[in-house]
Amino acid sequence: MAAPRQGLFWAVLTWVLWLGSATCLQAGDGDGRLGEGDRGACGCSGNRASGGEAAAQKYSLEASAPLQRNQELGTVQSKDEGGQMALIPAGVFTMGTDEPAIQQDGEWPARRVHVGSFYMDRYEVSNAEFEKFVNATGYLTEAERFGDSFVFEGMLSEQVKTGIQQAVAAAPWWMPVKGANWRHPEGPDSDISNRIDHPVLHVSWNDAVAFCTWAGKRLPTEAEWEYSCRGGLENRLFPWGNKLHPRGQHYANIWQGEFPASNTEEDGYKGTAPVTAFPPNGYGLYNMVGNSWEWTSDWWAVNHSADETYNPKGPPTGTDRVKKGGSYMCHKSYCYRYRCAARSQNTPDSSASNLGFRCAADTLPDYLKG
Ligand SMILES: *[C@@H]1O[C@H](CO)[C@@H](O)[C@H](O)[C@H]1NC(C)=O
Ligand SMILES: *[C@@H]1O[C@H](CO)[C@@H](O)[C@H](O)[C@H]1NC(C)=O
Ligand SMILES: [Ca+2]
Ligand SMILES: [Ca+2]
Repeated sequence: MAAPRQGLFWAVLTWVLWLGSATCLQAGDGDGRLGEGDRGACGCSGNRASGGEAAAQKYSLEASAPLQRNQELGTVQSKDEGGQMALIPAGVFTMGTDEPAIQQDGEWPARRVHVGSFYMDRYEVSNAEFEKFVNATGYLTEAERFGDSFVFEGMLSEQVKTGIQQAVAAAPWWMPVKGANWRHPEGPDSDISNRIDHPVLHVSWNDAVAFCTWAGKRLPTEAEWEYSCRGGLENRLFPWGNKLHPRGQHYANIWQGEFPASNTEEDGYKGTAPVTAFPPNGYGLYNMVGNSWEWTSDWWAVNHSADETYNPKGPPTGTDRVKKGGSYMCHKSYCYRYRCAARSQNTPDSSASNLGFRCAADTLPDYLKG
């Protein structure tokens, strides 16, 4: 194991021990918390769960005005669904929120951010696309080179679980699994043959950059990601509006049930879903929130100026990279990271069974031109 990953390993363990001692396990975030953020403040009932739900309730009341609701759902249905990338028009939007659900993640303050036009992948990068890249280049991901990756316990067979070292078996839901990588998402006894159209997982930030570069693209900045997540809607919680289930429908692949013990799969998926599942947002983008977390190009910091900015690219240096959107493991009672304003972080060589990416581009690569 390289040093930064060892750091990651110890961060997980320390965090887990801290969590255990803080008696707020249910409020902890199972969704890829492998970084610093959660160890500072507990953020149990105050910030995390009830703060978020109060905000959601407030927003869903606002959103039930008929005009707004039609407008929100209308944008979801009216866009064309063709092409691999969507042109995102230049504009200005409100990034972040003054009502953060997870205070220590630096979701605040709300600030005006101008973004130039760019292209965004409509879908998370799928296993099939990543396989094309690997077939063409022979690329080995960091998880393959290091020999292990983090897997959510709920996805592991008993056989794999019993093979994991004692110290880490104490971790409630993240386990470093030998031989887990994008081809074997739950370890050597698993494969992607029935998930070729699902998001590629176990890809580090470095792997994501390698893929996007090969594809003539780049990672989106956090501002570009959040701007495109919002799909042209101003100050909404989710890509489709403020209600989690408009008209009783599921709009994203998240977690229903009690985390981590029971997943009722009401949205149809226990783990990942095809990258084309669920309705697109107003810009024709799919699964911006939920399904897999998505890397962005920004370094992680939690202090943001309230000043208006133009195409911000994040801090010049850092130790972790920003990821956005939450994953199939996110539930409102403990995570709530499937809002556009939400964010989290990992070291650039981290990988896990709920972390993927999509690419952006300044101009459409030639091979995508009709
Ligand atoms: C990658 O190469 C393998 C072996 O040649 C082939 O079976 C597979 O279809 C290729 N995958 C893609 C996505 O082209
Ligand atoms: C970030 O904000 C905190 C609290 O306001 C402050 O103590 C700290 O110095 C700030 N850090 C940076 C890098 O601006
Ligand atoms: Ca689900
Ligand atoms: Ca996603």
